[in-house]
Amino acid sequence: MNEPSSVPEQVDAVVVGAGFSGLYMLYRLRQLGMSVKVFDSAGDVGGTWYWNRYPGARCDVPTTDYAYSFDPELEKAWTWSEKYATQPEILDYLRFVADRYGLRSDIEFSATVTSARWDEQEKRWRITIGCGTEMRCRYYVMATGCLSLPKSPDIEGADRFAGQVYFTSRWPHEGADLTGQRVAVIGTGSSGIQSIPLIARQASQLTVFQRTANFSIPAHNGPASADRLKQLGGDRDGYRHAARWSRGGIPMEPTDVLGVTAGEAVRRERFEAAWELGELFGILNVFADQAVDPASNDIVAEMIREKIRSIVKDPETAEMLSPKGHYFGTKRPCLDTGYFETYNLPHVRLVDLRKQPIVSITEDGIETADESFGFDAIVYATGFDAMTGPLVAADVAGRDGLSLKEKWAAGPSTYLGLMTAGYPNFFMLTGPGSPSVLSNMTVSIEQHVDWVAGCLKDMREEGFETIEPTTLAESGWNQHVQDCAAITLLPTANSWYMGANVPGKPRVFMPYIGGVNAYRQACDDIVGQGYLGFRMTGPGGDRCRDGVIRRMQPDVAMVLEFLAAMGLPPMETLPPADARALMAATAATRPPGPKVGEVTDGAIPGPSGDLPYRLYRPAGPPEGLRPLVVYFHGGGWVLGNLDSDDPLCRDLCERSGAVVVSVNYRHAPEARFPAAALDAFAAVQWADANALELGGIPGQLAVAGWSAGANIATVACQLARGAGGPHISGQVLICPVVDSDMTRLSYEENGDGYILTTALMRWFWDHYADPADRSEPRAAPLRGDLHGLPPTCIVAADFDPLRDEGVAYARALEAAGVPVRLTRARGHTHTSVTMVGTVISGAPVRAEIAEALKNFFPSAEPLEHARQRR
Ligand code: NA7
Repeated sequence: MNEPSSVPEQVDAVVVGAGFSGLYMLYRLRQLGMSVKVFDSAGDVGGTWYWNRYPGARCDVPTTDYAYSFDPELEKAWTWSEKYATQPEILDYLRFVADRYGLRSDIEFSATVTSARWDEQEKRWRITIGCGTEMRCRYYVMATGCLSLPKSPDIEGADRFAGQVYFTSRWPHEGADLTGQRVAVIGTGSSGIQSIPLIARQASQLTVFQRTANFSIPAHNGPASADRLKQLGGDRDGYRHAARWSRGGIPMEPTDVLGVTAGEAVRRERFEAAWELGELFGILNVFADQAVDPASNDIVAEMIREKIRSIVKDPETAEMLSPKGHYFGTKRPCLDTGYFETYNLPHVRLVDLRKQPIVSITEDGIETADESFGFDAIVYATGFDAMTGPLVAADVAGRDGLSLKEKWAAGPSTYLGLMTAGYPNFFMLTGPGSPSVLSNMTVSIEQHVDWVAGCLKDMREEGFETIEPTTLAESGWNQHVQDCAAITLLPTANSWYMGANVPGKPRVFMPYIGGVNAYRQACDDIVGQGYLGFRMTGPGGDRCRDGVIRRMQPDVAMVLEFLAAMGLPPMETLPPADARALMAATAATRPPGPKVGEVTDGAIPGPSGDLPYRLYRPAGPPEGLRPLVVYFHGGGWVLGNLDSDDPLCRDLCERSGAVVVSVNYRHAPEARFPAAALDAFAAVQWADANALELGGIPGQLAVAGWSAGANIATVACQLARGAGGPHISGQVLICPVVDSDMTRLSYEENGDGYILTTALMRWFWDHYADPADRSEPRAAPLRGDLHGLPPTCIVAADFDPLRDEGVAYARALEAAGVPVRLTRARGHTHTSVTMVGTVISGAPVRAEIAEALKNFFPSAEPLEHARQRR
């Protein structure tokens, strides 16, 4: 008997999938002279476009952009017939590409890779295909697509139905004739919305079962946009370059019009233009703030709902079709052709599953809580186990035998969506953690393939055999992906971006929302920094430059970029009067902060004249007494006033429920040290003595401050402790100045480029205090006696020169027995936490501050006592 060959075939690279990404990967690997084998379980090339053959299937990115751009000759050789091509045309295109570059000879169709194991000894992947054929390869590339694994029907009784069953994602190749049939469609995502109008043309009765009404706009399909064709014809390279460096992968100018501030006419005009354009990136770009601000989002959402009501004749059906309960764009919006109009047909009915859920699928139809329906055919348009589904289903085991499924049990973890630690030489094209489904896929695919090809080339040239991300780099990237998502509304929806459509799947926002351009820059920077965060090994040794590529909060980085573009003069080069004027001018343009119950201005008798104050009372019954917080603004003892920190005070007041009294103290250089500190102490004494008049609960008084304001706040605590009163319940110190030593590491790391610079800090000190006074505890409270100080909340920001002195103060307070809560403002600068309404990522930090404030005070019961006392 012949033994099967004991030596498995060996290639440089195995690629799984022969869709857009797999085909281009093969092309590029061949260019590197590598031996490659591509496997696909389909019968031909096409990937997702091979399987998704349902009636009406089209791309939802204009075909001028939904195509390869790597070869200008290819672009010349192919002309799309429509703005949004049909599935058969896209499939033809991919066949054309495969033939043009002779790709088929390295592709095995109807071949499923069933497992992959990393062999650490051999430094190779052992791949099993189908029922047992083995292969070895150095590099293993998943080109499996993001929406390729259909979600299994998670509906009771689904296997019982005796009629015809169709899945939009696995539509029969010979088509399905639904003429004269009673048809049910379950699901109203893109596949349902595209297919329903065409199914309605054949069916004698069509019943659509809708769980979530979806936002959809008309595609206005037709010939490709003349404007885009002109741009492409005029300067193809420029157009493609602009696409590669755009946010979404299509050249487009992001708007700076804010929905919340735009006038009605502008709002209407922008919306109608986007509606007419019929492009997803257009309707997602009506307002700059629609993805982050609920109020702005609702303006767009309501305008779409209005359109739906104007199209659908039956008001009840129109209402059911009007999306509610999720923000526009947080689930992927759809492009349709006559979708809403379909519900005006007499034989089409919509069933709202929120009102009458499906109880079971039966032998001859569907039973809901209220009704029994008989059907000849059921169409499942229920979507996919998106992004991670095809990757974890592929049974990949890494270095320690750990399967990807196990590693990702709590959600995907990747570096750049390209690789994952523990799986050497394992690449994912458009994996979770990359822009992928939030971008024009073809642009993202080309970028990923080019990056992988470039990486393999570099490795070969430098003598490395394996590459793998470090856990530090990977967790840093995961954090960045989540930080980017967290400042938007997207994680609030039960979307497939969040894994929410698959029962039991972890809820993690999977794609990278920072933009194609930002992402490309990060990838390029990583290479530029010697493959930062990757470990490469080879016969010649190892190389690893470990680190995290993006540590700053994305909105903080945007603010810094914006300020840099403004080209403002450094504050420390200005006389104080000019610096104050500059600060006031920039403050005038920011959002005003939240509304509070009442704001009143007054004056406190200070040690040498009146000190203006502004009181913020939370909304609620005016007679109610609240804890009192005396707040001191930032500005290096030189700058700032009641207006400068007004939004922050409003925010503190609203979040904490305390009465906030913001005090304007004397400023340097007109009034030098210790004037500001003495004013602060006087203000605290006054607030304590006048608590009831201010609406405060006597004895429930805290101090708070930011920067130099935090300096004098804590000095006031030290003075109060020394003077035997007043009693202070707690202190909140946001990025405080607590020492005059400017040699700490954070000065070295963050002394330049993050708004508060070493030079500016020196300028502040020089205006405020003589060198001889700077080590006095009233200037440098870290050097004082810290025993007996009130419970403290300190905020230390990563990119602040003052970070380490804040941390040192926290440690010193702890050592002196003071309860301390150290809040690390991750990815923030000295100023960003205070930028209410501009830097969204500061909100959780301010929520923590408010929490700390609340915890300083005893709750409800004493408040009632105090009211009685009054
Ligand atoms: P989607 O967008 O995931 O849509 C699936 C639809 O099916 C959606 O309306 C779901 O409601 C619905 N659904 C899923 N499971 C059920 C059950 N069990 N019962 C009732 N309804 C259900 O997939 P598509 O194929 O339409 O589109 C995927 C992407 O392909 C699309 O975004 C484009 O990028 C191309 P839900 O919203 O979860 O309540």
